[in-house]
Amino acid sequence: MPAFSSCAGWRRQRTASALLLFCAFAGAAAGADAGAPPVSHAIIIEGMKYSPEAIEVNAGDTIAWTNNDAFPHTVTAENHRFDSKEIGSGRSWKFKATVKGVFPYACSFHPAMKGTLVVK
Ligand SMILES: [Cu+2]
Repeated sequence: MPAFSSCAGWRRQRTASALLLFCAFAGAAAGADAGAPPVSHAIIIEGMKYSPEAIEVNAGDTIAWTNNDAFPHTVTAENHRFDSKEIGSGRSWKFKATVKGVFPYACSFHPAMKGTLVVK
């Protein structure tokens, strides 16, 4: 979304108030929440750990877990809001966070592996 990112740039500069107003309108029209464009976050699974273990994202963001271990893992929410199923060695799984809340998750194969996803 090039138009939107240029709006974000203008907003950072905090110069022309007319432009700010325009950008606020454009953001609302595009259904943007709080004006932050969606971003992607990366979590590495290595040594039986999620790294980082806890992550905070905005609703609409995407999180990608990549398994660097030689054996499979899962990313399974305690409340089953999401479940990657098996992520093989060297594979990734992406999840778009749309529901706000705190989501503790674990690996179904190794329940001692725990992480927390916070969606704001
Ligand atoms: Cu595991």
